[in-house]
Amino acid sequence: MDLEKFMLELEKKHPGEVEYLQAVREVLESIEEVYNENPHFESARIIERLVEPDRILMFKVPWTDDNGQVHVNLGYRVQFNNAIGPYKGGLRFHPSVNLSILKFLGFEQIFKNSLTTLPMGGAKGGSDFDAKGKSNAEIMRFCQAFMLELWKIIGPETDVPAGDIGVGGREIGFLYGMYKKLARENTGVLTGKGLNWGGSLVRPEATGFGAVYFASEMLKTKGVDFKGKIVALSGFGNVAWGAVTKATELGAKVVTISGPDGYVYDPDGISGDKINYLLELRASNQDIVKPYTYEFPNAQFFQGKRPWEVKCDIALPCATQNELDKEDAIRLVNNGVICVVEGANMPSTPEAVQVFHDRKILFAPGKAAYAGGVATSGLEMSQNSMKLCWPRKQIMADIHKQCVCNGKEDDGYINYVKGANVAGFLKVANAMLDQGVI
Ligand code: NDP
Ligand code: 2IT
Repeated sequence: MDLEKFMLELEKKHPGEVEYLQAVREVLESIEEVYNENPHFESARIIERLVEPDRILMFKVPWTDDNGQVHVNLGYRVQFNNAIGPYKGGLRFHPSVNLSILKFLGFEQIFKNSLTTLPMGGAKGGSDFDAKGKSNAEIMRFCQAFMLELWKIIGPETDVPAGDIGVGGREIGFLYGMYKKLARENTGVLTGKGLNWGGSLVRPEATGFGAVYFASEMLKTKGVDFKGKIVALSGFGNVAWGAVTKATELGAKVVTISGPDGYVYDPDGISGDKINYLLELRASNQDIVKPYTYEFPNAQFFQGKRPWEVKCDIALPCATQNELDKEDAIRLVNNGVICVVEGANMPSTPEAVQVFHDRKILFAPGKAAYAGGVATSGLEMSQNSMKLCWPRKQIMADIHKQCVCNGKEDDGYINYVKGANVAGFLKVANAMLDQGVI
């Protein structure tokens, strides 16, 4: 594989799809060596087949607000790859959503799902719908209109969506209600459902908890743990909430959360009732974190800034893609960070990742560290088809092991990016080889 030539062709085919091209390049750089060692991959055109989604459904979503005004949003489902199991991946509702972002997320999902050791393919979907300031009834009508199109291509054995940014338990409920009505069946077609109607234990906290478990495994390789450590974290959503909860439980002090408006620094640590307050903040349907400082006046708000300027031992970016750049990475390293674990999809830019690698900082890519969310979804799928309930699991430690096996460098440094990409890729590529050209 000539990586530069390949990327040039791909850029020509998909001009302007910045996030998608970034995600593809990162994976290809990691797997180049193992790909070139195996001529079967090249002759079966595995890379060419892997980088293009199997199909994309795009549709309009017309809906009516509480004042009788009609709105039209765009809806998408990108079914990327189903070599190892049914398409699986979240739905994102956020005004920034476009095809490039959903293709990047769907592509990443292939490898993340492969790492979980469960039989799930990769997909992603969503809409540019902005839930900010919308009433519950408006969110319900939007979800119902969205499902009116989506239901045609999903099913418990074909494609199983879940939540992501802007899609939590409430939205999954509205989406599931409409699916059931249209399909006339009560099946596990979505994950992230309520506990009393087919959901799995710990799904809401699974992603954030999983990222912290993964970080613990990484710290263990250096003989340290979360106790007494200062943690800087971004976001204030589902993942951030889970990560704050677990890191605090393990004895760390989490001092920041963030939103698109800026970040909050709480020198006393975000613990106890303050963690519950994060849920209230989210439920308000407003995308601002500043109100935290009205509730807890010891905390300070930094308008338009990111939390990476705060001195910390561990950094957990849990908000969105490309929210931690090279300058942020240099600042973190100079301030003594020892471990950076992504709790979101691709929050660090490639230049930031390079800084962490050059300085031999413990760094885990999201696709390994937050795979706990989708892994719990996988358990929910099995639970739905077997009509069973699952307890907690040990999957994060297994994913960590796979990264170490495939990412250990000569000097002992563990390149988790390489480890995750190689391990995730090999399983999918071999399944594609076994199943012929389809
Ligand atoms: P939520 O919608 O619950 O929260 C997302 C958070 O990020 C919100 O606080 C959001 O604020 C904030 N945010 C969005 N854009 C920015 C920005 N530019 N700067 C700072 N903060 C921002 O989503 P999740 O917590 O579920 O998702 C967070 C990340 O985790 C995403 O990358 C997602 O793909 C990933 N993820 C989620 C999983 C899940 O199971 N939920 C599983 C695996 C990964 P606002 O909404 O106000 O813009
Ligand atoms: O990015 C992700 O892994 C998710 N948003 C969860 C996907 C899922 O199917 O549970």
